[in-house]
Amino acid sequence: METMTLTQDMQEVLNTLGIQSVNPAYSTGQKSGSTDGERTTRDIHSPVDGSLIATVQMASVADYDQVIEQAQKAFKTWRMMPAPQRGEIVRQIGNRLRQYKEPLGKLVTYEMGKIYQEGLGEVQEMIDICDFAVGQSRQLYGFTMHSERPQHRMYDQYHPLGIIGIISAFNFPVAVWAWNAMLAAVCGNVCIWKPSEKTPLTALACQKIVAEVLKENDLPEGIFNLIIGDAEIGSKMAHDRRVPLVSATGSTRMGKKVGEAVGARLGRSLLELGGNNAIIITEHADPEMAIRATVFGAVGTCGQRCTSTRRLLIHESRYDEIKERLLKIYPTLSIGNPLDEKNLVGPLIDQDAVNSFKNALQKAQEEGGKLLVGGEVLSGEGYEGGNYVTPALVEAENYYEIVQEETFAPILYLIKYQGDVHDAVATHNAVSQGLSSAIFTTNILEAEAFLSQRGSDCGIANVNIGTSGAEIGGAFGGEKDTGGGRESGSDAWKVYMRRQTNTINYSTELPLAQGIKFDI
Ligand code: UN1
Repeated sequence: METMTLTQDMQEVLNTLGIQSVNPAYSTGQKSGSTDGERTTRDIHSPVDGSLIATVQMASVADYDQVIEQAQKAFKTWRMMPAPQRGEIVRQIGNRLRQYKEPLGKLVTYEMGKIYQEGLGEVQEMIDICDFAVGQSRQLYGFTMHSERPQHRMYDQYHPLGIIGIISAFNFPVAVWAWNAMLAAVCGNVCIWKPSEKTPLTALACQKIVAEVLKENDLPEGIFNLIIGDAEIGSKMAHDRRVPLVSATGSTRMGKKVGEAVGARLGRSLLELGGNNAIIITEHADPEMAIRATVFGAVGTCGQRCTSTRRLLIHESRYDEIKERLLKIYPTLSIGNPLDEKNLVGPLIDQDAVNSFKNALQKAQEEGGKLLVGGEVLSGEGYEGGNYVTPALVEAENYYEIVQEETFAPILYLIKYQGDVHDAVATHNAVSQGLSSAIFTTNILEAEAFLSQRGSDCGIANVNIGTSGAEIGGAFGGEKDTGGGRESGSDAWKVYMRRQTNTINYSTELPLAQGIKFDI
């Protein structure tokens, strides 16, 4: 595919998705005129070329309260609809996303900077979770129990919680919202989505798509709400008792604040926070597979996935070979405009990210690490206005302070280990985060040791697959500083519901449990 003429092509994309140059602060179907004066605006520049894509109004606190009220109202209608009918609405949303897959994928790429293939993949992830949620809408199962009392019946059932707050991050500007929103919706909840301030336009585009479907079905728009605002809005949501569950994706620092605020009011939080993901390459690994997975994991999305591969733990017997292979590949990676399909590495999100990249590399070297390749900031032809860097390989030790941190940039630390798989696992687990992990080995004993109860301590543990690129069908999330939440597949739906145990007496006696006698 040839390079696209950004201005024309992107203008068309924006038109197709209904994005104007100035966009409202929030969209619930009713725009508020009364609070306009209090709103600030924010310019959204593309990390690809620095162009101004659009200006959005940031919601005020008054806007927030209005959105809550609309959501509360919509909940009353939505919760009464049978779950499979709610699934039908989500099915239509999934179909509409299929229809808009390409323009939406392009906007994800242009606003966030991931390559177009990954932009499309992100939209596909939304479509996949819609399909999953449609099926789930007919499977909100509870257990039935046998009562200890005669002619009594017991079962548990699940009811919706109410308003679900969704705080999402810039790196997956739409997919992670969809994981939460689509499941929450089939469960009978309404949502309020606060996207990253860095990527509000893809959120607006999704909101418009969803609003279209709701309108066609004569349903209130307040079922899916969007609020574009700064950290103050996120904090309001975390403290707000009217929001029984807050799902937050982002840094551990942010997640701790949200978790504390929600915990203090005994609400529920679902946290998907930082990762410091490693691949272990054992002496029995297939090097070809290990290398391909490592490169995708480390440089894909320019190292800005929660699941990006940040540490490579290599058995000493394979170290030189793996290092050499990587050193051959890294200089050949095509870096540049992510809309041009020949490029595999796009830009970082903004200048702050470029600075953290540079600072991390400097720190790593100060601590004794050796920069093997990459680490430059690119400028000049093809890179004007964008935040392009060359992915870096650094020889390091796991205990370095900087290696212990998550730097949202394409830096891969090569760490040599000695001993057996248990030694590798010990180093692997010696970080505070616990999201994703992988081992490359053709030895079943090593693979099973890695997956065992004394193996990887992460929420995701893969064998002969990299750390990133999980399917939606599994529960997604991690332990320790990653926050403990699980989103997306498996039985993650349960977090969006409250469980009720029902016991029904169909006898004419009133026996008490535990055989207690209490005759009056
Ligand atoms: C994230 O980075 O927050 O597993 C989500 C993956 C993607 C989702 C990442 N499916 O890499």
